[in-house]
Amino acid sequence: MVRMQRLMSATLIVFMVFLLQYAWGHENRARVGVRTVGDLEIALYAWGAQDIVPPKKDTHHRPGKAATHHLDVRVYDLGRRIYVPYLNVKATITDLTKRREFTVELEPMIGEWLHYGANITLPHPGTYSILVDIQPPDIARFKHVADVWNSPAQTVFTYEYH
Ligand SMILES: [Cu+2]
Repeated sequence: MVRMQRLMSATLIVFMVFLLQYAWGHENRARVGVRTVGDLEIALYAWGAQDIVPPKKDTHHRPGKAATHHLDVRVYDLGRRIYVPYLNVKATITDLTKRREFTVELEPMIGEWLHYGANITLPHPGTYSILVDIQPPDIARFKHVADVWNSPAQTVFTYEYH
């Protein structure tokens, strides 16, 4: 009986480790890069296009042309240990093969973490540069925290679309 229980817990542990590695690997493959700017850790992820539930106030939301990717920017305050809300985030994507660029607004989104994201269409496999531009929240604040999250941040990532 005891041997049976040991075998079962051993099996369970192996299974859990397998699951964790799978989740970790999935997450890692999607991560384009991480940069630290001041107190902010800025991470860019590129997933396949995602099904998105739009906000209720977005009355003229229409399905765009078929997207190839979902960009996901997470902005984490290393000192306060939270994902920063209410930022204004944009991504400028440059196709380094054809030297063409476009800019998209990354909307606040609920996912595994609060992040800023958009479905986008990349025209062909190749190398892209992605400039992430982060502007401070435009909301009221107390005077004594006038400097908190009040510096714009920009950082560039390189993305290989295979
Ligand atoms: Cu997203």
